[in-house]
Amino acid sequence: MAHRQTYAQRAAKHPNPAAKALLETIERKKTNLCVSVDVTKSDDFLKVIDLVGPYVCMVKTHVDIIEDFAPTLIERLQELSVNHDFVIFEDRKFADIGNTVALQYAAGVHKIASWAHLTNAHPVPGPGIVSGLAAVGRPLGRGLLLLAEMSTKGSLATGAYTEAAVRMAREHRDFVVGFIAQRRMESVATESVDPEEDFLILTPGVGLDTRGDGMGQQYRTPKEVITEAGCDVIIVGRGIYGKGDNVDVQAVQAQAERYRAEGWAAYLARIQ
Ligand code: 6AU
Repeated sequence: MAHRQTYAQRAAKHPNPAAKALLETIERKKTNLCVSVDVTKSDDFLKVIDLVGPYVCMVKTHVDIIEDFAPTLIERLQELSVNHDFVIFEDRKFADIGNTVALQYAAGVHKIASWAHLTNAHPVPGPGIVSGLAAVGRPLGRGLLLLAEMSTKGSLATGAYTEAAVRMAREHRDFVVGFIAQRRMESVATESVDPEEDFLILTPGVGLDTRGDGMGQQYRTPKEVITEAGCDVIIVGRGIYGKGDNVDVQAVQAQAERYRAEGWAAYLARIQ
């Protein structure tokens, strides 16, 4: 199974350029930490990314929450991505018919496909959502993550829905590179498993100091997520920068290094 191998072994074999780049970055920087930069002002956004850059394999954005968005922000983000060596994941959670998501992905104010190496989608509309996004993203070497499970209390993405998400991904392995999920997916929908398949599991709902946020979010530790559940990347937001305003430089760097170290130790424990 993929998660018994090292990130480097998986990178060497992965057919999708975005997934390969992510696995290589994880190995090179010895970090499986993705920071989710959920702040609303461009200055705070760039400041947090510059501070956490050395500690992350990937930065996750919600570009639609930036209130003073301008196209130059994307240029700055791309510069930081090159200088600090991280992959960019726009957490857009597409959820519409194929034609609409293709337009939302390529066009509009944000032109996500032109800069985000990875994005994600809810499988709820059926396989047409993957075809629509693939028509735009595949020629650009992008990758897609399907939301097979969610971290929140009362999530409806369970059971047969999660199984259907895995089947949908298996039908589109050139573009769907993994899942947002809380555990490995190999044993979900076990018919026709190709031993060569390597879906990345990116896992939000990670925190070391609290178990929830009072709005449905549920947190587990890096050890629970990486060692015990076999996931590949921890996604951490508020655990690292709090509310994201009045950014405390040393506190943000210290938290980023703390989560990086915990995530990496949990991975080393898993592959032993
Ligand atoms: O660490 P937090 O709780 O501050 O932030 C978690 C981030 C947020 C959510 O939009 C996102 O992870 N998220 C997702 C993603 C990544 O798709 C899915 C999910 O099930 N739960 C979740 O929190 O930006």
